[in-house]
Amino acid sequence: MQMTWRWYGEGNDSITLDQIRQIPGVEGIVWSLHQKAAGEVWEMAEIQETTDYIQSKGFHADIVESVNIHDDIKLGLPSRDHYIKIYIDTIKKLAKVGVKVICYNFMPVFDWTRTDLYKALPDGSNALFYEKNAITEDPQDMVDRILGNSGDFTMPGWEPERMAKLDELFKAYEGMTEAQLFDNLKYFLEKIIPVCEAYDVKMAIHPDDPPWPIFGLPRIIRDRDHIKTFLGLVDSPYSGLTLCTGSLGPNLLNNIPDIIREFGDRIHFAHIRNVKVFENGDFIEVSHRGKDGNVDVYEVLKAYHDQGFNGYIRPDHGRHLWGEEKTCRPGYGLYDRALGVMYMLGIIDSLDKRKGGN
Ligand code: DNO
Repeated sequence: MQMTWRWYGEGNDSITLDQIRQIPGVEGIVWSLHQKAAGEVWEMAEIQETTDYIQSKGFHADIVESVNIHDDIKLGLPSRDHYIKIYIDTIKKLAKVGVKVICYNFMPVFDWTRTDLYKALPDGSNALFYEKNAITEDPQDMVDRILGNSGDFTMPGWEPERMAKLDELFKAYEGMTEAQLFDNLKYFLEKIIPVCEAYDVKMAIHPDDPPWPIFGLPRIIRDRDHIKTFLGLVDSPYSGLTLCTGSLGPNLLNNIPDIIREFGDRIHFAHIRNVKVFENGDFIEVSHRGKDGNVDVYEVLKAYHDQGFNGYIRPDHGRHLWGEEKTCRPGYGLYDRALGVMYMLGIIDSLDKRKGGN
């Protein structure tokens, strides 16, 4: 397993690459051109400049999270072919600098959704929280809460320009079924996966977060059966998964270690995040330690380890500790993610030793 760290780029993150190097065991930087809107052309010079910089600091730049998918592709509009062409062009450019995995999602309108960005935990830290009853009929409420509380940080998936067209977007998705969304995803994959195979770049879809439909929008990557359907759309190792424990975790019926054992050869990127699920279905993000929430992180890592998983892994969201909530991107607490790295490496090291490795 190759430990990585998500970094939002020079001037767009509250930590530098030199500082990230102080966290033991981090080999690669998960990056993106965060200024790019979905469907925009990624210029070779910008890609090269970013990866050169990451590599100059001793990290690999093998993973991009994300190259976002334009809504016209998800909607299956005639204009999708134009955006797919741009996407293919980006895949080819990323291959030139040695990118191996592209993480993306196929969630309509929103990426992850929460009702509170800074919910207090009993230990005095705070974290992202999802309260079922706080989801109103009006999605604008949610947008206002997120964008109104994220300070100066950009929030991938919540781009103000896109959110300004919320009504239009909702109208466009009106009546869309899961089957139609799957069809649109299949159309997209059928066009891009042959290119990925030729250029050796693996696609890794991120599950829907939370793992259920919201505001009447279909969400199709949320449990074992949906994942199985997804993997059958284009049956190639190049069409794989970003297996996110924190996205699947709020549905307690999701047995994540089993999902890893069943689909391990199609998992290219592991996101490790822990959530505590309350009896009424609300959930809050907690430390990576298994005992603190409902994701048994030890069993998750063991499932990867048992099958010799050699893919990329990263601590996902972290709580905001020691008053850092005003200085870090919501959900991306620096201290807690660093603690998460060490917790995971502790487990991985001990699994290695038991197996007789080093
Ligand atoms: C949340 C992230 C997601 C992820 C996208 C991938 O913090 O894990 O926003 O990057 O869904 O496209």
